[in-house]
Amino acid sequence: MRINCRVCDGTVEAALDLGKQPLANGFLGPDEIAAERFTRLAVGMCDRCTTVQLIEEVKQELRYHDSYRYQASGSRGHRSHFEQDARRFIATELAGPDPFIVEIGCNDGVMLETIARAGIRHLGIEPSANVANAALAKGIRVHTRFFDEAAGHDIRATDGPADVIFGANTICHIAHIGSLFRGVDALLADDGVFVFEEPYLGTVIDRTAFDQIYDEHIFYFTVRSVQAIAAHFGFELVDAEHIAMHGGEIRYTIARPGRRRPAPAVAELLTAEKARGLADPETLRRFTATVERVRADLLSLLRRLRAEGRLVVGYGAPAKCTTVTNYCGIGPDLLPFVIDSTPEKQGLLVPGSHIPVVPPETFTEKRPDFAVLFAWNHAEEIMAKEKWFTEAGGKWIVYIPQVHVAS
Ligand code: DWN
Ligand code: SAH
Ligand code: ZN
Repeated sequence: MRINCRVCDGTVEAALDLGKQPLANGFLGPDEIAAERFTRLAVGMCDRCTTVQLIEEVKQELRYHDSYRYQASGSRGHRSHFEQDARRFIATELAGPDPFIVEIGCNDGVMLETIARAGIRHLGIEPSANVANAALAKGIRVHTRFFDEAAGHDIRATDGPADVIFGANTICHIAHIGSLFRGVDALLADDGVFVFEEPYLGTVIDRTAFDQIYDEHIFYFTVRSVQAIAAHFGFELVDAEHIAMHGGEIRYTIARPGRRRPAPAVAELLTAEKARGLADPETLRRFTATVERVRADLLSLLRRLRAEGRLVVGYGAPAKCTTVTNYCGIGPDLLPFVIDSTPEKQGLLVPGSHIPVVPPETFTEKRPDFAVLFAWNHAEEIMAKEKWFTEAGGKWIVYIPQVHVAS
C-alpha cells in the first residue's frame, strides 16, 4: 500500500501494518456493534521529508464530534503538566503588553484555565463540542471548530495576531497539515511562536509503544521530519525538547525564518536521530518484528493465566487499549472487563474487542489476581492509588517495552 505524503507529496510506502482496526476512541454500546467501522491501520515513511504517517485516514468529522471520549483533565499528572506549560508561557512569550495565545485542541481547557485565571487574552479552538463546553464552563473563551487556514484568517481578523499558538497531542491529529500551517501563517505575530508537544517516533520505537499508533494519530513526528515540515511551509524549527508526557514526547518550537536563534538542542537531537537511523524506513520495518513479539508474549501469558483459573482484568481504557486488544486479538474471554475513571467510557465497550469498561470500584470489589496496565503512561499515579492491589498479592502486567509482570 502506498500514498502521497500529506506534507510534500513524496511517496509513503506501508512499513508497519497493525491490521483492520476500529476508531480508537469509538467506545460503543452493544447496539452499535453492527455499525462499527474498521480501517486498515498501517504507517509508512515519506521517501522525501521522512514524515511517518498513517496510510489510511478516517475523516476528522468521524473522529471528533459532540461525544468525544477523551478528557484531558482526567489525570493529576496531566493537569500539573499543563499548568506548568501555561505558567512558562505567562513568564516568557506572554510577558509583553496585551499578549494573546491561541490553543489548537484545547479539549476541556486543561491548559487554558491557568491562562484565563491570569486574565490573559486567549482563545481555544476545539471541534469536539462536549469537551469544548467543559472548557467554556471554566470561563475559557472557546470556538467549536476545526483549526485550518480559514480559522487562522478569521481569528486574525477578530482578535489580531497571536504571540503564541499552542497545541498538545493535537497537531499530529490533523491530516490537513498544509491548511493548518497556512492558518498558523495567517494568525501568528511576526515574532510569535508556534509550540506543539506530540508523541515522539523515537520513544514509540524505543518503548515498543505500538499502542500509540491509532486512527487519531495521523503523524509520528521526529525532529528531522518537523524541521522539514516547518521549512516546507515557510517556518523554522528553533527548539526541540524531550518531555515525559504520554511516555515520551517532544515539544517543538517553530518561528518565522530568522526571527529566533535555533537552540543547540535542535542540532543535537538531529545528530542523535541520524546515529540511530530514525529516518531510515528499515528501522520502521524492523520494528514490526518487535511488535509481533509483544503480541505473542502477551497472548501466551494471558492464555496461561486463564488456564490456571486466575482473574486477569485491564486497567485504564485509553485509546492505546483499543490498538493493543484489537492487534493482539484480546477479548472478554481473556479480560472480562477494563477499569476506567472516565464516566463517559463506563458502561460502554472497548472499540473492536468489545471488552466492557467498568468504574474503578469494580477493581476493589473483584480483587483480581493480575491487571494489564493499558494506561502505562500513568503508571506512577495509578500504582500509588492502587497500592492495596500489590499489597494484597495482585500483580501488574506491563507490555512496555516488553511483556513482564511487575509487582
Ligand atoms: O492523543 C491523545 C491523548 C492526548 O489522549 C488522544 N488522541 C486520546 C488520548 O489518548 P489516551 O486515551 O491513550 O490517553 P491517556 O491519558 O493515556 O488515557 C488514560 C486513560 O486511563 C483515560 O481513559 C483515563 C484512565 N485513567 C484511569 O482509569 N485511572 C487514568 C488515570 C490516571 C487513572 O488513575
Ligand atoms: N490537548 C489535550 C487534548 C488532546 S486530544 C491534551 O494534550 O491532552 C486531541 C484534541 O484535538 C481533541 O480534543 C480533538 O477534538 C482536537 N482536535 C482534533 N482535530 C482538531 C483541529 N483540526 N483543530 C482543533 N482541535 C482539533
Ligand atoms: Zn513528505
